[in-house]
Amino acid sequence: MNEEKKALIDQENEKFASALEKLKGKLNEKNSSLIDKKQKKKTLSIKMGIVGVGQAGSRVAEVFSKLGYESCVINTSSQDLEFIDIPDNRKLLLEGTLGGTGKDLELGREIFSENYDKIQSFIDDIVTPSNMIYLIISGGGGTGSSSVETMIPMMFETGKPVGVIYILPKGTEDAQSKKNSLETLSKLAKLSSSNSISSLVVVDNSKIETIYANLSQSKFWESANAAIVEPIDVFNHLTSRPSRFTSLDPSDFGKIISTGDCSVYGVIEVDNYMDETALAEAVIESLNSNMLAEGFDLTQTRVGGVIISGSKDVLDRLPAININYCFYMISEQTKGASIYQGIYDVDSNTDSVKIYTWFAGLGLPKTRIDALKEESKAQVLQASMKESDRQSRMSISLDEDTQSSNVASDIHKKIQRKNSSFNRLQTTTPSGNSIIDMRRKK
Ligand SMILES: Nc1nc2c(ncn2[C@@H]2O[C@H](COP(=O)(O)OP(=O)(O)OP(=O)(O)O)[C@@H](O)[C@H]2O)c(=O)[nH]1
Ligand SMILES: [Mg+2]
Repeated sequence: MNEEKKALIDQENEKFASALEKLKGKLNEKNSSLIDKKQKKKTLSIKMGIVGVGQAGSRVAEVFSKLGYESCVINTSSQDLEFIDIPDNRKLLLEGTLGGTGKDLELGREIFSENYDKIQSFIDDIVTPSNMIYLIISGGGGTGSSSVETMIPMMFETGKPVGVIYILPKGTEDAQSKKNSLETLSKLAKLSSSNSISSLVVVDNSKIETIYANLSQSKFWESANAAIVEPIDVFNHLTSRPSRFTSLDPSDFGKIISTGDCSVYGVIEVDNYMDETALAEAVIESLNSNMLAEGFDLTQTRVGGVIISGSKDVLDRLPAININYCFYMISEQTKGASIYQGIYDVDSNTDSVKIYTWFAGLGLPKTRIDALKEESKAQVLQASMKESDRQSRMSISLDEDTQSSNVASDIHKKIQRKNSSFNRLQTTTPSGNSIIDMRRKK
């Protein structure tokens, strides 16, 4: 074989090898997306349909959607809808504002009630395949907050149990956000008392802020929203699985999420799980610091759930006494509420145990509400002081001296003007007429 032919064959071989590599890459991509899809098809105890309204609601709904939940979003702002990564036919834009409501609850209420039929047929795709429907809204804005009077009765009418995930504002937000969130919480509490809402889950951005204190602003919402969704998904998924240890049945989970009134949940991770009292201590700590909202009196808990999860290896080594202490502490802290327990092994490489807790049937978070009232009152006061300062900053008080001196200086100016060359030019021409007069004569 001559040199030229050999070089040609080598060249062809190289091309073939690189094409093969590309093909392998594509196959791998396809396989991993198939694995993703399989993971998304995980089992769930309760088919939850998710309706996110407003920006915060839509973002949390997006996280649910990525985990495979039937989800849709509604907003009055087209820009905000654009950024939500869910299919376009699952997005509904309600027109009638410049984009958003600017935290104006009245404006929002009008838009929602005017669009009742449109919204009802839009959410039908989510409602039909679900056992329960969740509305997700923040209290601080206008769109999500103002939607409750339309959305809750509409969802209740479907005959499916209605859950609400309600997000309270961060500590640093303005008085209007705090006022809106209180007004809406009081409406939700009434709807809950009349059993239109089966489960009112309260999550509090000001609390999440303390848990994720070190995160950058850009990562904060992402982590906050994952923290809001994860416990619900874990309860919903793990309770659908059998357990080699202790299982929390789907119907037990059903009881937890249909107990009525307020719910709060959280998760804590424990590394030193082999210490006899480590889980129990973590739970006491978690009830105070790791729940996603505060101000609740947990002794009011009527029904609760606790799931302990870890890798198979970790759970095999975990002494039963450590788990028993943990459950005992929870029972004590909730004053003998019915607490359903589950222990599940999960795919995990971390050498730790996670404890998920969910407390239901609680009254309103009284101390948090009182704090919100105080903060919004103080800020309203500041805002009204600024308003009156503004009036005084934009007006000049004219005392008598200034006024008379102004009158005097006006007269002086008039005299000066009369004597000015321009004035003379205007009033005196060689013919004795003013320029203006001459023009008029023409
Ligand atoms: N947890 C969480 N809270 C958010 C997010 N985005 C905004 N918020 C909170 O939501 C409140 C603002 O409400 P939005 O949901 O933006 O308002 P909206 O419902 O779109 O209403 P308008 O824009 O006023 O018409 C504030 O209290 C924010 O702290 C988010 O992605 N996650
Ligand atoms: Mg908005």
